[in-house]
Amino acid sequence: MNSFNKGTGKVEVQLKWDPSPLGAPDTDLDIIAATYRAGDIHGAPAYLVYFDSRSPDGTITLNRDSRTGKGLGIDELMTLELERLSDAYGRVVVGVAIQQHAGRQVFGEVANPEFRIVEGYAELSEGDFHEVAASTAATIAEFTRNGSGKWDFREFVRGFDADPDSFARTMGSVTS
Ligand SMILES: [Ca+2]
Repeated sequence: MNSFNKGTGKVEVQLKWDPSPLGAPDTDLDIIAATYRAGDIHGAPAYLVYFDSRSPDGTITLNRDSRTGKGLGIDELMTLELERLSDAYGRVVVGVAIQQHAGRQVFGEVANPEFRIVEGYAELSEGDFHEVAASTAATIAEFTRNGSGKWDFREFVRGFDADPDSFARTMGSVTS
């Protein structure tokens, strides 16, 4: 699979996982997007989008949020309309964090976590978090605006050992 696509436009990030066994605390995964200013693409995020935070211009939307993984199909869904994103922004990083409600929980302890990133009918990437099994959060994708103003997509699977708040602040500081 090609992990580098030129001219990415409207992208959907899909996430699913299975609920915890009966009696065990709920498993809550969250998709988080961090947007960076064009002049400072590895600096502090300009803004974050997640379950209770929206993008100021509505170009990045969390369409579906799950706290348990219950239900069929996609549990959590985010849409990124990159072609509508202001020139003020030059980079968007998308990640997934596990809420640490009931003590430390890593991807290896989540039942069947899977992500898929699509643009229309084209799949940009998919994965099951096995490379980051010992992590509590991970980036999955990076979109960077190139010299011609188009967005380049790159698979960007990196594990973090952080709660969702600190992950959201630091997820874009990794550059390779
Ligand atoms: Ca969630």
